[in-house]
Amino acid sequence: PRDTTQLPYLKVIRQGQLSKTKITENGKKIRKNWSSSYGILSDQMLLLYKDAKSATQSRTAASPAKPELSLDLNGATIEWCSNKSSRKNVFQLSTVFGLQLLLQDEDGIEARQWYEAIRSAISQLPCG
Ligand code: I3S
Repeated sequence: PRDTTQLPYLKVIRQGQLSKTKITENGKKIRKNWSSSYGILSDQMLLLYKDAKSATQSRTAASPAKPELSLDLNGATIEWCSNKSSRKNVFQLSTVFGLQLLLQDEDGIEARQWYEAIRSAISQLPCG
């Protein structure tokens, strides 16, 4: 598969595995369903794919593979949370569109790097 960092339409800041579950959608609480995913963080979006392979399978040179979830970071908030899951290294990402996700990695360093990269991307956007 081609290296997604070469895709011209996305400025990739970070990519790799992380676990996710939605907790709220359209402002409504939903049942947790943790799954592993492959995240691609750009300056404006966090794209979550099923795995690395599906992330790199572009349909055409000009259009990236469709993610399972794409989160608009403009106006989003991020915070560590220890009270919403029994898992360790969990943080919550909330978008202006009423989607709330928990994101997690077993490796504390990886989790902190994801957190910091997303926090920094948010802070550089107009509503951040
Ligand atoms: O916050 P909860 O309800 O303890 O979250 C757990 C449940 O969603 C559970 O599924 P069931 O709704 O089928 O019991 C999940 O399997 C667990 O992973 C959830 O808790 P953690 O602590 O793993 O986020």
